[in-house]
Amino acid sequence: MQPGNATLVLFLSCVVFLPPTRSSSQADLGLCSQVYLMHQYCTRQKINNIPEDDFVSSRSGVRVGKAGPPGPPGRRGEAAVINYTKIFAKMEQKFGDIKLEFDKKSLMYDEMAEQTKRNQILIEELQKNMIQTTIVDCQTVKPEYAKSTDEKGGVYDIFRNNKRYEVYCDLTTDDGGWIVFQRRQDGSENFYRTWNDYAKGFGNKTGEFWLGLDALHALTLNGEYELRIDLLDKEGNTAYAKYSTFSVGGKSTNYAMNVGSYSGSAGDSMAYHNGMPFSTRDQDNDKWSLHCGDFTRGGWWFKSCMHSHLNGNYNGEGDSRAGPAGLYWHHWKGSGHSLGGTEMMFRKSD
Ligand SMILES: [Ca+2]
Repeated sequence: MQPGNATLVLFLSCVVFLPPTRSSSQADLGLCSQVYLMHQYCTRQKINNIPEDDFVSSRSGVRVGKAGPPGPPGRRGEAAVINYTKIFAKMEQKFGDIKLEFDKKSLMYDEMAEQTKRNQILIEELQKNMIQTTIVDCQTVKPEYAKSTDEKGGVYDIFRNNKRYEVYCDLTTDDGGWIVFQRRQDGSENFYRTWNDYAKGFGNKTGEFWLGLDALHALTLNGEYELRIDLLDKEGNTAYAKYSTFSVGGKSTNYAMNVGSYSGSAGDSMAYHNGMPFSTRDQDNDKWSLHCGDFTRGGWWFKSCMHSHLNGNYNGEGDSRAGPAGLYWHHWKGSGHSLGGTEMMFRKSD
């Protein structure tokens, strides 16, 4: 059957078979119109040769039809079963993830706390170093920076021109503040040493020692310093000598020593050596035709040869041709007596 014929049949069907009471009503015509349009659509779909525009344009009078009857009731589903095991497993997994994250964070926190502690220690060390570098002598040392202490003072680091010097500070004698640069007390240290040893220093700061000519030069270079020498004889008697000024020249002067005016109880046995360079067993800078440092077994500011020599052999050994051997201070004990103890020290006087 041709599409046109089918349309005619359907149309006639609508007209013929509709109940007579409704055939003339507008509602019936509308229904027929819908049937017709449905037929048109189905036909178009079937033969697929009717342009879409024809169909659309012919829908201008379409009205929405009535709702159909309600469908059958839906089938009741099975009761739901909650899988707690699965839920717990998921929760456990979640808690595990949270714990792992927490552990990571805790580890990070511990590491940060450790780093903070290390930084704090570093800052304290830097602060301490900054304060320490402002300590230039035994008059400005602070007890908390002592490396060791005893009843008279202690060992400290002091700083000059960014260089550290370990010194013994006498904080008691004559108002304290003294940098001790020589001590003899028991003969435990060998003072019959070379030029280089006397330049660099040797011995133990809490026992017998020589601070060193390089340090003496550096520490008396700027400013005015006074010198104090304390003497102890073998019987336990003491005496001292003070000089208003004291300085030691550099290596180019062979560490020439200069002292000012004398005061004290031991007598002035240093004036004779004023301005003299230093001599040792292996370097003769004295005015004697022979070698004072070698004969007297110690380094000193010899002339020809000495009125004092506190670096001689503690037990009084030496060649008598150079003068009295041992620890010698001419204006107190004279010859024939090697002292039992000596200390040489200086401090800023201006
Ligand atoms: Ca000589």
